[in-house]
This record gives sequence, C-alpha cells and structure tokens, in this order.
Amino acid sequence: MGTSLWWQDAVVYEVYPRSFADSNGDSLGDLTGVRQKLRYLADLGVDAIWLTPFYPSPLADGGYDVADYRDVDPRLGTLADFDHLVRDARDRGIRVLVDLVPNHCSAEHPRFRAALAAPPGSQERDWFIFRDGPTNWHSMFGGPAWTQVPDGQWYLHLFDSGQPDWNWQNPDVLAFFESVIRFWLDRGVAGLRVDVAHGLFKDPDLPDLDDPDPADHPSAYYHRPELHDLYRSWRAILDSYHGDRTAVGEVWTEEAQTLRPYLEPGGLPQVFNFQLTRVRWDAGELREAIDAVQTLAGGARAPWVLGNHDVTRPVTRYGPRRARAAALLLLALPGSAYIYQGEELGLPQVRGIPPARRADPRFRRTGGRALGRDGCRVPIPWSASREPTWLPQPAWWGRYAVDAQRGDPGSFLRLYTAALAMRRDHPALGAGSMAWLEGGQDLLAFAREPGFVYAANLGQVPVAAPPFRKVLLTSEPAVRDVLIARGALPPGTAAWLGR
Ligand code: TEU
Repeated sequence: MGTSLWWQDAVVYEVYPRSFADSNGDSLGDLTGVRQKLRYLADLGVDAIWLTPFYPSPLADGGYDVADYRDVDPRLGTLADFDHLVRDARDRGIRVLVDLVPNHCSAEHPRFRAALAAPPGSQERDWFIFRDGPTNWHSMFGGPAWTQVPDGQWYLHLFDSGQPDWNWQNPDVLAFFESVIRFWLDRGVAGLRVDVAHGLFKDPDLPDLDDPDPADHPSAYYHRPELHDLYRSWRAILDSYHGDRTAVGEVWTEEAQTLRPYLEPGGLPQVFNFQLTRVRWDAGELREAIDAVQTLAGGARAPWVLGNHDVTRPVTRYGPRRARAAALLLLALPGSAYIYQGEELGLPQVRGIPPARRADPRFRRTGGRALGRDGCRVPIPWSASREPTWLPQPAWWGRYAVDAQRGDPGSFLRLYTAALAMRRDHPALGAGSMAWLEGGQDLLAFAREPGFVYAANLGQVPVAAPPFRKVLLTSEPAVRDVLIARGALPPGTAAWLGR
C-alpha cells in the first residue's frame, strides 16, 4: 500500500523483561533471556520489540521508578548485554524500542537525593515539584499525590511516593532528557515508547481541583499545551538520526478527540490509541471506536492495542473465543499494532496471586481494594515444567506453555503466527484504508483493497458472512468448513476472507 516508513505498519511486541525469559535461573527475567528468545519472536513474525524499563530501580513500580536512565539493572544484565541484544535482534530483522520515563524518576535517583539534601528554594529542589503545602490531587495508585519531607515541604508524585515528578518548567530537566534520548538513539534503538506522555508539564499555579480525580481528562497535570513544543523538539532529534526512528507516546484519554493535538504534524511520530482496550466486544461500540481513530489520524500514527502490562488480559475481558476474533481484528486494522507478551499464548489474567507476593503499588496504596496489575505480569510459561518465578505461576499455567502450543494447530500461538505471516504477505494488510461492509447488527465487517475482508460475528447466533471467494484464515480452525458449506460465521468467531 505504498508504505514509506517501517513504523507505519509495524507489529511491535511488548516485552516486560522481568517476566519474559530468565537466562540464569534467578527467577527474574533478564536481557540475555530476551536475546535467547529472538528466534521465537522471529518465528512469531514481529517487526520490533518494545522493552519496558530494565534500568536500575528499587522497583517501587515495576521499574517505572528509574534510578539511572543510562544503565541496566544489574539483576537484568549490563549495557554490553543490551548492545548484544540489539545486534542479534537486528540480524533477525527485529528492531528494538526502549521505554522513556520522563514524568517522574525514582526517589533513589541521584538528582532527587540531592534535592532532599538541599534546602527549600535551592536549585536542587527546582528539578522536582516541592511546595510548602499539598494540593488536593490524588495519586494514580490511590492516596495523596504529595509526600512531606522532614523540613516540612511536600513533593509531588502523580504515581507512587517512590516516583517524584520532574519539574518540566526547569530547562535543566529538558536538557537532561535530551541527553537520555540521544544516549539510547546512539546505541541503535529504533525508537522510544514515552511513558505517561500526557503528563510532564503541570499548571505552574498548582491549583486545587474541583474533582481531585479528573481521570484522563485534560487537567492541571494532564494534556497541558506546553507538551507539544517539547514533542516537536524531540521529533527533531529523532529525525536527525539515520533510519526513521520513531517515538510512541503513551497518551491515555477519556475521549479520542483529546489525542488530536498530539497528532498534529511535527509532533511525536506516534501515540497509542487505547480505544480497543476501552470498549466492549460489541459491533456498535467497536465500530465507533475504530471510526474515531480513523478520522483522527489512523492506525499508522495511532497504533492499535488490545492489551498491555497495565490492563486486564484480553482473554479475561472477552473470553478465549472472542479474544481470538479480536486478535484477527487487531492485525487486520490499517496501520501499526502492538501485542503484549503472552497475548499470543492466550494467557488469562491471574487472579489468585497471594497478597504477600503482589508487587503493584496500586495494591499496596489502596490497602488491597484494587488488585492492581500483577495478574497480567505473571512470567511467560515457556515449557510445561514450571520454574520458580518472581511472580508465582499458577499450577494450571503449564496448559499455556509455548512448547505445548507449537504442536497444536488450534492453539493461540499458531493463530497469531499464521496471522502475522499472512499480514506480511497480503498486499491489503498493514497501512492503508478500510471500508465498512454492512450486514446484520452483530456483524463487524470491513474490506481492504486489494481483495481482503475481515468479518466477525459478535452475536449469539450464526450470521451470514459477506460474499467471498476464499477463506484465508479463521479464528477457530473449524470455522473454515462452516464458511465454505454455509457461508455463515458461528457466534464469537471471525475470519479473514479473500474476495
Ligand atoms: O502508565 C500510565 C498510567 O498508569 C496512567 O496513564 C494511568 O493509566 C491513567 O492516567 C489513569 O487514569 C504508565 C506505565 O505503563 C505504568 O506501568 C506505570 O505504572 C505508570 O506509567 C507510571 O510510570
């Protein structure tokens, strides 16, 4: 479809390194573990991987509390291991993206330690947001967004108290992050995923809010207009490097419209659209959500996402059968798509993690009222013989093991692998356009040129599929015969059709 830049139709696989692959048996995944699984990722057929934070961190928030932006957590490896991973990935045609965490750092970061050691009003404190009294803002993880220090001042942390917010009004903070960005681009990464990209700048007046939980609406701390000059400057850095580097902002919004200013020309190359994580498996809701993205910018600039390390696993949200139909939707939509590790195995959310083993600050800060996100971060079952892992794998985890799924034509892994292979070959897939096809109210169907149709049955009884010449791929193997014999799609299934 005349795609010019690799990221416009890339399938990117999100790796949560501590929960991916453990190369040294210490029950924690590591960078060498990722490198040892590059063959798996190449066979699966992804174009790139995004590594969530692997930097030195006291793990107040799974590594999103960064103590050193330019190093590797010694438990996960070394910078040499990182370079080795990038090199071997390149040899397999896989690009590497790293996570940039600019809204906050770790309370153990040397700059924050220096701020604590310095008096109120000092230059050191000006790297963060210190005040004599708190506002009424709440932390995203529960409880207040401010913590008091011994001399009486308070510092802002939109997330955990171990994650102080940087002061983006301070030019030194800008310069610091430019150097961090260059550090990783110089090491050969293909791009950055920008954490809480709707955060960073706060209203300098730090006002109390009418609603102390404004969710992801524009507010005194989210979606500030100052962001866009910053992102234009980052875009210029990216563009100054060889090889079409990208950056994808993690921008959560209540309404798709709020994404608009991020998608103006010259800003970050991409921002996620989380539409598919926010709506039910309902033809009307999905169609509206997809249209909203298509009208704004399309999936090339606003990649599609079914799940990530922050949201309940798709299999648990939809049920396994519909999650397979959703996977075919994700990979048929125009533009780029992200797959979170384990989605290709159909892993469900793990509910029964013992409280003492839970690591998510949201669990801690809500006194256990919110279970938090550990349930989608349980390490990948590579084989049916379970190994000890930092978040415990349930007894039934082996059922989802990679080695078991490889030989099973009806497995999730085989479906994802087949879909990704077809997506590479089929001229209609990847970037481009789509046109809805009308059918009954339970049919979600669209055509892409040349000659491709996605059709899903979101209802409870069989529906007639749109006219087709050929069945390319079905969410369940048995659906092929039903389509050929009766032209019908059973409930909860989807197909890729040639016409
Ligand atoms: O998540 C961002 C995040 O949690 C918020 O955008 C939040 O979802 C929303 O505003 C609530 O309404 C990122 C990481 O993906 C997550 O794992 C981290 O915990 C978080 O940032 C803090 O770094």
